[in-house]
Amino acid sequence: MFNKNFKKFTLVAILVFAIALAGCTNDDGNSGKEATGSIGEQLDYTITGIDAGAGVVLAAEQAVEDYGLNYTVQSSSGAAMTQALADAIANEEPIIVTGWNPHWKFAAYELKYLEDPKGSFGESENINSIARLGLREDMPEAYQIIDNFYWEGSDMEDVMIQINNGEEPEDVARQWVDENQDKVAEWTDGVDVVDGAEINLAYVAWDSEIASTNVIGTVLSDMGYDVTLTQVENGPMWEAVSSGQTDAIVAAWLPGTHGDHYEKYEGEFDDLGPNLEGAKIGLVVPAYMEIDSIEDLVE
Ligand code: PBE
Repeated sequence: MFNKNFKKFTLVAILVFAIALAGCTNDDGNSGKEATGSIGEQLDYTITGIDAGAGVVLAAEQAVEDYGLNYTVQSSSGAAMTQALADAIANEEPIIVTGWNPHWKFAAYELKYLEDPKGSFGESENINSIARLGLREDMPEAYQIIDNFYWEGSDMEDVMIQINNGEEPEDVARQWVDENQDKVAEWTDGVDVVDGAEINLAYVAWDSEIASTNVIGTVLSDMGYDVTLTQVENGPMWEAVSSGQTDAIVAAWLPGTHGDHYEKYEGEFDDLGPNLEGAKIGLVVPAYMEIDSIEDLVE
């Protein structure tokens, strides 16, 4: 009897030990990236980018050059970048992404910008509204509303956070407009309602621009416009507003991020000035990473 129980105990003890051992082996074997070696080795010398046409990807390539880094900027999409960030954070693995704010990721995770002493990513940015030439005369009401459109980074982030929670951009914009009638009233102050005139806004599928374009689109729609939002890439967006294929954009990041496009088409569009101030782009990492500056990536 005693003997039998003792055997049972031994067996259980061995099993527990074996399981614990297997757990350890698994942890090490499955972690994907070894937490050893230089930060570059841990990251396979990769910066996780977004769409190749985005200004922040070009700026990251510039940073690689400016700092003499041995890294590749891998382009994908905004959605793929935020997924890679979520996966890395779930496993507490290192990752460097091309980031910007306003953005919901700073509310969702503890993140930090890497310091950029060489200024590859520029300084503080504004997001401007740009109209096609002739919009002022053709659609003075819409022109006035887009010209008046101005909000805070926190407003944009509120919209972005809800969209990221899985709600449809159109529904979130509707709700934001309903709940912020005081701000909307400033944008539409003294403007007459129109009768179904068609207007087109172009934008890129960046989370920030999905938010802003849906909000201004909802306001224009409430003012009687038949609004179409057209999703394009960055270069084509600038081309479209400069050639008159689209009526306006609210997604011009200046002076740095889209500075090359601005210069290329200057004189062929109407710059209505900022709809948001204090935006920023740069390299963003989880706060648990021990690096603080892009210079820490130099080997
Ligand atoms: N972004 C968001 C864009 C501008 C808006 C920073 C991703 C870009 O890099 O071009």
